[in-house]
Amino acid sequence: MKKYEFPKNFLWGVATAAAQVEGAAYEDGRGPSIWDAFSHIPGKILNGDLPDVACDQYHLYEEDIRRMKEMGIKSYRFSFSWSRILPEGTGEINEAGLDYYRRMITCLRENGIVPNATMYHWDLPYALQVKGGFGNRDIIKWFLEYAEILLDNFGDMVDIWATFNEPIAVYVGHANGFFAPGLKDEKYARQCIHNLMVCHGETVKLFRKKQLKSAKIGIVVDVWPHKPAHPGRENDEQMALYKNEIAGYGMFLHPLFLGGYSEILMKYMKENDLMPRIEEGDFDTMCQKVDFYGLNFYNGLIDDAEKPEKKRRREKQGGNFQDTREYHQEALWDVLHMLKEKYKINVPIYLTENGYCTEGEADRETMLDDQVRIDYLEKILYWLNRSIQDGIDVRGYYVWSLLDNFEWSGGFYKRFGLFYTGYETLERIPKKSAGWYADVIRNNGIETDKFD
Ligand code: IFM
Repeated sequence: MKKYEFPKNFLWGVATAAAQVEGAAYEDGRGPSIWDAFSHIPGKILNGDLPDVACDQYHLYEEDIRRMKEMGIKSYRFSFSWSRILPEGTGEINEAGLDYYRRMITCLRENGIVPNATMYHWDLPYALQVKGGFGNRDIIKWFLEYAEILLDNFGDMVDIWATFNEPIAVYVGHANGFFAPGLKDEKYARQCIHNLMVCHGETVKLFRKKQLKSAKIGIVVDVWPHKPAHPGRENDEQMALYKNEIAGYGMFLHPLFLGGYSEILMKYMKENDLMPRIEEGDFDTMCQKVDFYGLNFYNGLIDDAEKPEKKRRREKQGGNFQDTREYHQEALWDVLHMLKEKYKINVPIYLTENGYCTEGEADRETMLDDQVRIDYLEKILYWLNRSIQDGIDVRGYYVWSLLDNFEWSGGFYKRFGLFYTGYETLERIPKKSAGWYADVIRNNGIETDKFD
């Protein structure tokens, strides 16, 4: 069998986010986030699921860390809940919140697991949304206050810091209402994204001032590359261009790595009266040099503009995942090369999220026997390995997710975990993929005859 080996010290990890796993939404002084508010609005979350308890990792983190250790996981990617630390978003600090993260990070370190922390993974304190949230330029001041608390308390305990995870979610939450806070105002959404990108840049500057010994800082942007179903057919080409450059990764990667918004995005915003308020120096701030780039990759998408809109919408129903049930893992290779060639990214890359979703109506035994997930992940690792052989500097890979969790608008119905979560009992049961991933880590790669 052919062996696809990864570089020495490759960081094999798993990822989660606070709002999706912690639960304890109303305990120990935590304030509500926009997702707490949004999920309580009837009809917003599939089956009316609520994140109040989720996987209860707030109480069960030691167990989860023990499981990671048993699997040989080298790094855990998690996020901080802003409103657990600052219940009102600014001002008074909730010491119990800080204490939780201190215990959790210490436990990771004691078990030899590298902490990889995201400052913001979609859960803005509700108190700040009331003041306009990301659309209010004061968000820069609010975010820096929060970031400074994180860096002063955990700066040296966390090796890898990301300012934001998938900023597109902030756009979605303001432009089309599928996500919290549930607004439908594209102009406001564009302003939110602009302000968010300035928050990112200012936080990188703050991070540099702190002169932390070995910690690194970057940002995580998901890339869902779109290709026309019929190359050369005008409306497919336009659709793919729109989804890549105007409502997709181009919104972020251009200002982060090339400076400013792309010409096509500027033209679109001007023509449609969607220009955000841009202040002098904003573009320089946004493209601060980062130490790494975090890529979240799940699939490549093929755009067929002639497919009825209704069908396209149905395929998308129920959350943040799959437009389609076709998998294009080879698109990962394209994306990694695009990052280098088009966006000139020359810092180390981590594949900070990748995973496979099964649907909740299957019985438990079927869910535990998740060969489909293994097949999907294996193919991803093959394309990742090929990209690394081509010289792309990828330092680590994180499976989304350690365990089934609250999949935003898709509720608990969508399951991404290597571990099955029983939401009634809070038990975690390893799926077949958990054993498979432990082997991958042990062998530092995969062995298979399926490819080439
Ligand atoms: O669950 C999400 C995560 O919060 C962000 N990236 C995609 C995952 C799967 O949809």
